[in-house]
Amino acid sequence: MKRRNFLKNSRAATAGLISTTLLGSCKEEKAVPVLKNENAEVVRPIVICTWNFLNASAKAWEVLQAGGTSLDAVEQGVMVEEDDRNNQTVGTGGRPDRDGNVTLDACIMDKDGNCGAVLAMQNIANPISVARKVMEDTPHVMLAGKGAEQFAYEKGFPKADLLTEKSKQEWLEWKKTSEYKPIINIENHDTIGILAIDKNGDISGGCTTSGMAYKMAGRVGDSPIIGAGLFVDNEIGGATATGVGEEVVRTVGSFLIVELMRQGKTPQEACEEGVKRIMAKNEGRDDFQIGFIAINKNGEIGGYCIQPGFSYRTYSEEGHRNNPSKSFLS
Ligand code: SD4
Repeated sequence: MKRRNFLKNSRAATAGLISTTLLGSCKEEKAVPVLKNENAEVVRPIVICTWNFLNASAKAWEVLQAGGTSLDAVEQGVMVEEDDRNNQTVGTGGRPDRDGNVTLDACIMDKDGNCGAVLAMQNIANPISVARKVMEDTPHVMLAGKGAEQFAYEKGFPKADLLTEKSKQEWLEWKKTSEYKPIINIENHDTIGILAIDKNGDISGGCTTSGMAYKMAGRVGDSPIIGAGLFVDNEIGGATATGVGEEVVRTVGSFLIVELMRQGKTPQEACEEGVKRIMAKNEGRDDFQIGFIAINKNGEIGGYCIQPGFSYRTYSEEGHRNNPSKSFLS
């Protein structure tokens, strides 16, 4: 569908949705200034991220409010979580693989379809920023392992010890049984995928994680894979994922959701279809979690997951809130 038709079809629905569904329960209601982009289309800057990350979404919103780009907003937003030592599935403090090494995955994608990613990178605290450097300063999209780490040093990133005492002690405890079974909404509950629209109406996204706790050395999930953990098409919208990455990769989940929006589905409908595809391939299984969030060009949002317990946070001119997600299973 051409962008103009897409906008026309979804505009009417969006106008109501932003003020009622999305932000209806915000505490602070205030008059919203109408921003327009160069094509005189109404633009409503907004941030949406997986899980209840108030600090990350607030930081991203602060960047947007100061007139920053959606790319700066998503990068600076997720850096807050990467730097939080208490967050055990992102950046510093992330849980290690089964050998005791913290290996980080991240990717970023901008309004022009440029993208960058780092996979299984050690000793660097902000993989999202290294991913951005891969995007901006190299002819490549992905750098992995030692190559990514070396590139980060060349770009001036300091060497960091990512394994906190808490994560180390938990890993030592885990080693006593070495039982590997991701726990729904507990073990893998902190991957942050984030999408933002800036005052020009441009969309960017980012995704960062330490991956599944106690994974095999070298294992990489969906989070740094463009199309799986994150996808943005500035003409249509963006999507990002959290949960068991293998299942998201198998359906190229985030790309699928953006393509479903291109075909006319709302972000909510597209996220629901994405989860249903995964469940159709896993008939009879109900022991894992996936959560998708999506946004379209008009700032209309959606989110859907397999298990109850997933939520996503939104931040916009009308305020901010944590949105409990609808789920496939009850
Ligand atoms: C992965 N998708 O590595 C990530 C894990 C995750 O919240 O989302 N954790 O498979």
